[in-house]
Amino acid sequence: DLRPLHVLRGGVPVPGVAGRGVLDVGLVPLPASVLPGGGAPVVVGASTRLVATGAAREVAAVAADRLARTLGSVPAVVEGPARPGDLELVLSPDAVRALGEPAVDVADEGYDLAVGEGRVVVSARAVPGLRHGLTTLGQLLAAAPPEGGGRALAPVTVTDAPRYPWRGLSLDVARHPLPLPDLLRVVDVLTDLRLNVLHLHLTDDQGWRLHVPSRPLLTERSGGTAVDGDPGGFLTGADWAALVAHARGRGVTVVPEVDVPGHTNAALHAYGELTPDGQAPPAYTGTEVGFSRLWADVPATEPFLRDVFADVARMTPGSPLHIGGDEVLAMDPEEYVRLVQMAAAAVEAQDRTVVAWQEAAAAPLPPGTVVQLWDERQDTGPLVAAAEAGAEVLLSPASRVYLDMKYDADFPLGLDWAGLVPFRRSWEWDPDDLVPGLPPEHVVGVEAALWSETTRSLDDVTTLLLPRLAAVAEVAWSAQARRDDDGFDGFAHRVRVLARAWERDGLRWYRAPDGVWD
Ligand code: TNX
Repeated sequence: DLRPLHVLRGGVPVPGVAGRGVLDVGLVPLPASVLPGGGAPVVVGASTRLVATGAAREVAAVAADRLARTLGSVPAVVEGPARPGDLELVLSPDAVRALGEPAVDVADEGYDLAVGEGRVVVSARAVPGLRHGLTTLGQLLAAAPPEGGGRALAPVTVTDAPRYPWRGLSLDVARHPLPLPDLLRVVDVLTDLRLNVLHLHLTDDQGWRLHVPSRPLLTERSGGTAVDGDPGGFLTGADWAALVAHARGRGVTVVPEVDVPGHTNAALHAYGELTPDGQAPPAYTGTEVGFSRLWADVPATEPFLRDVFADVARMTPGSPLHIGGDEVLAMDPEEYVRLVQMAAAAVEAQDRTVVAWQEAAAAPLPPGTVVQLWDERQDTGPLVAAAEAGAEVLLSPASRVYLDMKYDADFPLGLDWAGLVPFRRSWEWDPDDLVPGLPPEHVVGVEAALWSETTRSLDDVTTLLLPRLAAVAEVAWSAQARRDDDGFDGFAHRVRVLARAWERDGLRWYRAPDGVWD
């Protein structure tokens, strides 16, 4: 049942040596090229070390911890020289040459992984690529047969780079919060799928989840509430710093979202001065949307936006900042545009990239703004116009990648307003076909989303994410031609191997009936 594996380069199919047998080791997302080599397997195990010099050492400590899951012990990090069976990390401008010249915005994330002749070498142009190469190596190791207390890696050459530079998960921690240790585990799940953005929806009607020094009442009065009167909670500045550092060490950018001008009951509840009559509304623990709002002519509004985004920028060095902008049902369009522009100006004042949900495309936006599509039923004309005027588009089509949608009608968790999203449906789409008239070069990436109206724990969250997040990661990373070639069946077989790692790591996941499982 072997099918030829094709490596597509400039439209010319280069035949690989073997098909399903190689892919069966469970590489997800599918790399750009996997070529089996000849010769003896390379045995790695307890005496294996990580060999790294210079900037490559930056990744070694985190990588050593993660590789311990498959090696059985934490490998030592040394400067070299390498011995047979060591894992060598090399920074080199020549990496990923085999792919031709990768696009500038993904070249740093590309890597080569060469196993053979007694050596295991990961090379990349930059640190992010080294990290991804090590993740792929970890997947190969997890699937490699045991030998002499270690594992026998079959000779192979992987050359890889992502399709899109932004591959994310948007996680709602406002409706129901997750404590810091759970968020760190979510980052690790992203790392294993070569995803690189964790977008956190930190504020909504039901709660405010990040302590903001200039407006302490946000968490003091609105940090403790959640949907249905469930326990709330919020992240302190120290929690946030720990999360951002953990993510950074794993190549994940944390993108904080402060959702305005709608979804703001928690803010109004904490600061009554944000309302026209100065009266704070009561806390809200239901799940309706669209009823709360800021006011452009209330004097406290503009300083609120300026100070909050300045604080969040300071706490999240370098990150794009998400201003929300979705589902404002109770406001005339003119005032909506003024408020979006106020929020965008507050982010620009911090010299950061603005990110906003697709409704914000109704407003003139700074060039380089990332506009996030979520609702395919809305008119996408303004989105296409925004892209033509210099915005980038992030794709989160609800009917494909809203992982809070139920897998099937009886699924106990999740919603179904965008339809059911079976495992297969989250994989079987091409970003190029989603928005009529949107030139593909304006698409910056793909982001899954998980809204937390029905999730109360990390187990709930991962049950909805896994296995579908693996599908979204593959849509965002792998070339469409490669995916078409392998098909959903090929993908499902590879994810089956990944599911063993979820078991190993104690992550709750769903045996989706359209998958292939042990
Ligand atoms: C729509 S998507 C929302 C959220 C809900 C979600 C539930 C978007 C930008 N807004 O407020 O939580 O649906 O699926």
